[in-house]
Amino acid sequence: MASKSVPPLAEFVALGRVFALHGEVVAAAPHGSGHINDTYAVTVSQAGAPLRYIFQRINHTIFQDVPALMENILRVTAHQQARLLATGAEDASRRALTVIPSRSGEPYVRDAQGRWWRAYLFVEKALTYDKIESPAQAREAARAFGEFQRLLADLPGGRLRETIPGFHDTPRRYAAFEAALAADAAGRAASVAVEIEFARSRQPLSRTLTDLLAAGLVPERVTHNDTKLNNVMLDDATGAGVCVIDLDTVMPGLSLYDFGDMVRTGTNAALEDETDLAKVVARPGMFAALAEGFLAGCGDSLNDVERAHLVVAGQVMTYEVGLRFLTDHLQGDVYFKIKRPDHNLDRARNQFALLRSLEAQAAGFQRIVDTCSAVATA
Ligand code: ADP
Ligand code: GN1
Ligand code: MG
Repeated sequence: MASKSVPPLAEFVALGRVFALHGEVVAAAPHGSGHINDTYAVTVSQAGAPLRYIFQRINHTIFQDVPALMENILRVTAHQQARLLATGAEDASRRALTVIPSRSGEPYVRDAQGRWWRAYLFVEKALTYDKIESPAQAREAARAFGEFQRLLADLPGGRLRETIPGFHDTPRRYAAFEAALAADAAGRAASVAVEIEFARSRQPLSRTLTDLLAAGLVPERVTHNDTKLNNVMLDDATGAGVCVIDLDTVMPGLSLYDFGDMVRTGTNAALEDETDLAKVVARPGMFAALAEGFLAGCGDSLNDVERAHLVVAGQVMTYEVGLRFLTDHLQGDVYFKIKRPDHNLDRARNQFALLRSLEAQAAGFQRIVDTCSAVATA
């Protein structure tokens, strides 16, 4: 879906009075490059000194039960904080998101038009990267996601709510693609025959991870499920993975979903929407750094079957997201934000090119995993 216009400052000032902020809102500007929510950096003044927050208008079409979603996020962030404080971690307030409640104590605010907003403390002196530039960044980002998963292994309070049911059910994503193709709501099917044929040729891949789960070979864990590398903030000074963000999809899932999506976003030598497909190649050095970082972050929590499927997980997640972009193109761009015509088609082509590159290098990537595992167990 195309981006909406930016609300006037007066709207942020009014919202700022409903959230329990520590000052008056003086500025607000669109922030980041997420595909789902509308995100703003909001500055307040406290006796003239600036303090920043993130305001997000939650995509209520996609996340239909916002109170349940925010309940998940409160449970996850409270547990992260408790664990960080218990281990005496430095800088704990930057290492997990802090939800700013409303003055009446709710973790969200509804505006006059019924839209849902939340506020977080701004994590300062750290950035997210749409394209990872160095193996050190890849290692740190993957370590942070691995640690996130390890920290949540003993989350109390029972199973988290599924904020998007079947989010990584890849066979279901494939069925949705076929349904969109049959409906051809935007009249675009005839122009994407090459992409349709590619998507169909890889259908067997869709079952790989869900079959492992169904067979009881890999455990369900609390996972992030959207481990795109711009969902982790890296410290400006040290480069360390400081804070995992975008917690909307934290729910029961597989470790392999999380590792796979890091491979999808961290190995690509090009941006996700690069149209020069010659530039879209999976970088082995980045893959090695991701594997090292993730295995270090998870500690010894992964089982042998999980370790044996790290390489294919990258292929499955790249295929899944490629299918989702193609499906959205066929449906007329109803899900992901787009900034130009055919943006979702460009993204789908890009992901399918990356999948080809991952497949071509699978044997080499497996040797990298074997080396990492040998080092870890030595
Ligand atoms: P989306 O679901 O749309 O991807 P995100 O939650 O990932 O939304 O936020 C979009 C971007 O906003 C992030 O990539 C990051 O750059 C920035 N961001 C989000 N939360 C914070 C925060 N608490 N502090 C600083 N920057 C943030
Ligand atoms: C979306 O929210 P963002 O931009 O981090 C999407 C992911 C996709 C990704 C593709 C809730 O992530 O699943 O992998 O775009 N998030 C949701 O770039 O659908
Ligand atoms: Mg995001």
